[in-house]
Amino acid sequence: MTKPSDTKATNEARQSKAAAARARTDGKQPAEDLEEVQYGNIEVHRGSGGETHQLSEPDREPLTTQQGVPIADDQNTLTAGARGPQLLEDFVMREKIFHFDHERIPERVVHARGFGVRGFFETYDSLADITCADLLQRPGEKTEVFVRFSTVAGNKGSPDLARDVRGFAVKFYTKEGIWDLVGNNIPVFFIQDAIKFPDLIHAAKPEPDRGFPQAQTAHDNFWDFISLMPESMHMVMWIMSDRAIPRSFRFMEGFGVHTFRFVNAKGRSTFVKFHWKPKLGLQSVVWDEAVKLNGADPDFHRRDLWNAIKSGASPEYELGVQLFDDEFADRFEFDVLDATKLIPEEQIPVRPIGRLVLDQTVDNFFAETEQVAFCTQNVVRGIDFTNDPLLQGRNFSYLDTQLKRLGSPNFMHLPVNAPRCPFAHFQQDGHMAFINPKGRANYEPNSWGAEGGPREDPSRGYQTFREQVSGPKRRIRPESFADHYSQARLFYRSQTPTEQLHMVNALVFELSKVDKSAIRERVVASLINVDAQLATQVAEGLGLASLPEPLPPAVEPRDDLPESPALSIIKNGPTRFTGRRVGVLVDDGSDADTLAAIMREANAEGSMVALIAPTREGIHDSAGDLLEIAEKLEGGPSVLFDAVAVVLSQAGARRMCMKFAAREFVTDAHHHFKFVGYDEGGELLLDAAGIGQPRRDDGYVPLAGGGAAATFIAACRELRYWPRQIS
Ligand code: HDE
Repeated sequence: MTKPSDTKATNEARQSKAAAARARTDGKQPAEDLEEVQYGNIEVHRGSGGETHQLSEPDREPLTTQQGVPIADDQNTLTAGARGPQLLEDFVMREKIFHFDHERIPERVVHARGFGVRGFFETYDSLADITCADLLQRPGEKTEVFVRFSTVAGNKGSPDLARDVRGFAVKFYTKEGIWDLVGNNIPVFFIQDAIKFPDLIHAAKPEPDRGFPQAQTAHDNFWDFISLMPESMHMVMWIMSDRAIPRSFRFMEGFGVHTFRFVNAKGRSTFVKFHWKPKLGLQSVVWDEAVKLNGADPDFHRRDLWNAIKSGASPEYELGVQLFDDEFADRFEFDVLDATKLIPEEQIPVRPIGRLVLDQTVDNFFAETEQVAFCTQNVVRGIDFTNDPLLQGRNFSYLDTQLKRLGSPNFMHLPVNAPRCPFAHFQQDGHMAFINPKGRANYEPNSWGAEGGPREDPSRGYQTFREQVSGPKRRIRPESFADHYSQARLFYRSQTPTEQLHMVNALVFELSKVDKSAIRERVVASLINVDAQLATQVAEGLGLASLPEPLPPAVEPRDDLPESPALSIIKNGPTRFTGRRVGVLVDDGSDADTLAAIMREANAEGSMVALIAPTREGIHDSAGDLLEIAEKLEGGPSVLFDAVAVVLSQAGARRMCMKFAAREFVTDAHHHFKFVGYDEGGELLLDAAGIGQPRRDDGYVPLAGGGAAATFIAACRELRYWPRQIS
């Protein structure tokens, strides 16, 4: 304990403090101004009127001011007398408060909530025939990367499981400069022209008069805008799908969205679309789970990535490319410059060209995750833009936004933004310039010879693809961008019935939060163009008296596009339980053999087991061993886990049956279609929670007899027991 326990000593201490305080207000300095008492390894520093505890570590470097002056007292401001006024001369206090006052920089206007990690990209094969991008020339070449995952609409403190697009931004520090591939986890976008971006984001963000709702699109302004912008309908299908509530960053895809160009050494261009494929497969949570996760652990996604990397389970993704030429672009049903369209993988397969391994957490969140500055304009030789009007607008916005956020054109001097290859130029000065050229020449051409600084190099320098362009200047949307519904329909029809149901539910939920019935109706009128059955189900869910007339589409939606299985999560789910977590509800007396078997099988599968119990200090299993607990029951609801098991002694089960949190643990797991393993004690809890034998479907695996744990873990390889949802 850190406080003197007997009253006499305490009183004496008080009296001596009072005497000291009196002495100081009298202007006399007491002999022992700072008393130090040792309690174990905790030093108690007692000054006038207060005490602080410090862990005693004598060899630690001294705390200093920013000027390097060692600080003697970081607890008390300099005052004239113990109870007298503070002194302006206290540079220690003033410097500390001054710096604190300026700690914040503006959060990103979109993608404010993010999580950054480091890693590397490894090239599979040389792509020299297609691109001269240096990082793609040599098989096995490793390039350092920084990746920032994010949500879009919410502010920095918003919860991770908001229904939203996820950013997937990758900074490649190549030997020929920085390449930023600033993508999302959805391959299309809401709008076709950058000029609509501020409107889109204003409509999605909190409404300006009231400042809410935060991090959600379930409000009038968003759906009002959407109902008037038919081009957004394809992306709306994606955000109403489970893609917008991923299980974690480790289980989601990434996309460059726009069509880019690869350019080879001979100046030949190939169109390219970029894809990131998670090696663990695709997985999302269900909506009710997302809502509860936001309360149970608002940092669920960042914690998941942090824990995975810290435990050595580095997430991996493959970078894939869809390559095509002008001839394909001309015959493709849609315009490849239109960011509201994708090219089905069944039409142009995704060719893997390398792997991304995320194996390091950052040292400092602010320095790296907050200050990292992605710019779509950051391309390297061999990678070029197309005339996608969204991409061209982004090329202005990202650089511009960095100046606002980081406050100086020298933001690339920050370590996270600095190239890893040599760089040399004549750009100079500005706020916080700390990488400064030496020598006399700060212009070119110059005649200073070897001291004259860097020179252009046409052979190694960036060459823009020599595209022919012509045409009158106009403000016009091309005719080829006019089909807004065909791919929305393609997406919806490529989903499994389970996923379609989730989309209907999501639309009903979102629209039920819209107050104005005209907006709700207009969205349904637009949905009819996507799929009449979808629109009918949404209308029914909302209680619309009748189906409205469809909104007149600019182009009649196509009915002949073949389904694309690549668009479904369930069809592309994991084949193993690897990288996922099973939560096991236990109490004193839980069967040691059953628990050991679950742990053995889970470990063999590369998955994790977390024990949840009524106390945090640990429980004793049937063999008397003390087991380490990951979560206390009330803080460890089943939404935190991909599958659950209940292993309880009879006495333990009786205790658990009395607890609401324990009953909710299993009922939530049931309603989230999770696989549930249970032993005899577990069965008692299931019964008490209302999940008796008739309700226990094939997603329930009894943990009795040899091989039962293996059967349970094997069952968990499926994402969820989906038949429970339909039944
Ligand atoms: Fe962004 N976007 N965006 N965006 N975006 C930003 O840049 C913008 C778009 C994306 O982790 C901002 O540095 C415009 C598409 C990601 O730091 C800003 C348009 C895609 C990130 C900006 C788009 C994205 C951003 C805010 C329409 C997917 C987070 C802070 C023309 C391909 C990067 C910043 C990070 C961030 C503008 C559309 C992805 C304001 C004008 C399409 C992943 O510059």
